[in-house]
Amino acid sequence: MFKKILIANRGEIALRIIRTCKEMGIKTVAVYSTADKESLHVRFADEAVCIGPPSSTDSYLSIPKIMAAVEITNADAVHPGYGFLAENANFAEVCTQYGVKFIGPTPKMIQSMGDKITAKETMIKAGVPVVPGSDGLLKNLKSGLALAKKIGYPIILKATAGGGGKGMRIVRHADEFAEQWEKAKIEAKASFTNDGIYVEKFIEEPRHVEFQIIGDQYGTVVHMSERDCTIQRRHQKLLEECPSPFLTKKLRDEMGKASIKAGQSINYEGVGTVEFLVDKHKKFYFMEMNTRIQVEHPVTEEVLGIDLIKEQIKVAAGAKLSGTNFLPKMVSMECRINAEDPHHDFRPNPGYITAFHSPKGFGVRVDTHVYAGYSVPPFYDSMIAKVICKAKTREECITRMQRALSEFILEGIKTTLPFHQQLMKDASFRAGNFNTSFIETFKIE
Ligand code: MV4
Repeated sequence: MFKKILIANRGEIALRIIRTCKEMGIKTVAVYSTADKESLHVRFADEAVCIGPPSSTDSYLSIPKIMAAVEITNADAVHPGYGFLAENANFAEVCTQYGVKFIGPTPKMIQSMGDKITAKETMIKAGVPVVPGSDGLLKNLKSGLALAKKIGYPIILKATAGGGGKGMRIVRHADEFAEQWEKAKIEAKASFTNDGIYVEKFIEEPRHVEFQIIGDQYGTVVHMSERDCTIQRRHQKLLEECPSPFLTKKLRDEMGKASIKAGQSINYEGVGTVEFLVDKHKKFYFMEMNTRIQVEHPVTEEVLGIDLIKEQIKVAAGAKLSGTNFLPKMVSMECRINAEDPHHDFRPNPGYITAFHSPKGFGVRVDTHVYAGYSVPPFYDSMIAKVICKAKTREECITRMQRALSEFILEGIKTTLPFHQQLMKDASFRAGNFNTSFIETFKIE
């Protein structure tokens, strides 16, 4: 087992990783920017190293600075958390060259899933269902138009270097194709310095259902059931839950099997997430694979009673998996609390927290790094807390979430708490009747 893990991250996930390391008897190193010197991850780690100014580029995204911190603290492993360098194949490679274990998959696995066309081709070979579309990159406008006609409108243009909704364009009629094609190319080039575009049939009113998987270093891959992440706004998840209200036992079994095939096809090592679109006819399609621990991992932890970070560290250290899948025993839901004003287009609202009281009690968990007197810096992600509830039924879970949200005192800044309180009362949400467009028509009181 590792002796000392450096956590190349900040906020709630850095704290989350430190907690598990403590329970495993592993020493921890925090890294922090000058904007984060009052953060709890700095206080709770065994050692802390300042790695630069507030700007992420010069701190949490700086590979040389993080490697310098590894060197001076003699850490034998690096946990990247999510975001920042978590899916940077070059960082994983540099860690390996330094002789420290990158807690995650190999650089090759990260790269193969980072390029969306490569990922899709890999899934086709593995027999995982994908959305009908182009065979690799589109060569030019003319071949794109011809293919779109063949597939049938509406179609969607996606950037191969994209993901998470960046650089996507929906085209409903042939006469809009050329314009959207140009825009997609320009956007992709500016965002990813790669203007490779591919086309897919546009799936109307889908749900976003993802499967948690874990693979060991000996080729065993198992799934840990799903999370429904359909409630999103501009590709930012707002709420995640398990089980998905939309899945049947049969569908869970089929999607679980497909997720394992996806993982096995690249000999996947570590925790990962296989994202699917599920259409209104309950047909499912591979969308992308995330090669990291995700924000919403507590939902899976709560329904299974497993510490996913502990399992992740164990497989990284060479532990063997038993080979049996995990099925949900409970219902769990997570509300993301962001420092954003839901009444003004969810605009970021960082600043000083004057009062803070966290919900507690039976079936309630709150993962957060903030406290009364903490200042939310304006430089990073706006997520400041996750309220996670578990219960025996979905109805009971919603009731418990309402109770938990009502106990949450967070003053001084605007947050998404009012949004979640209203969501819990929404008839369509309560009925489990929604798709990815749900938020577009949701009016905040
Ligand atoms: C799609 C789609 C419909 N059809 N692909 C959005 C994020 C990226 N991972 C892929 N996304 C989508 N791809 C086809 N062929 C609709 C979306 C999409 C979406 C997916 C999941 C959750 C929310 C979404 C919101 C808008 C669009």
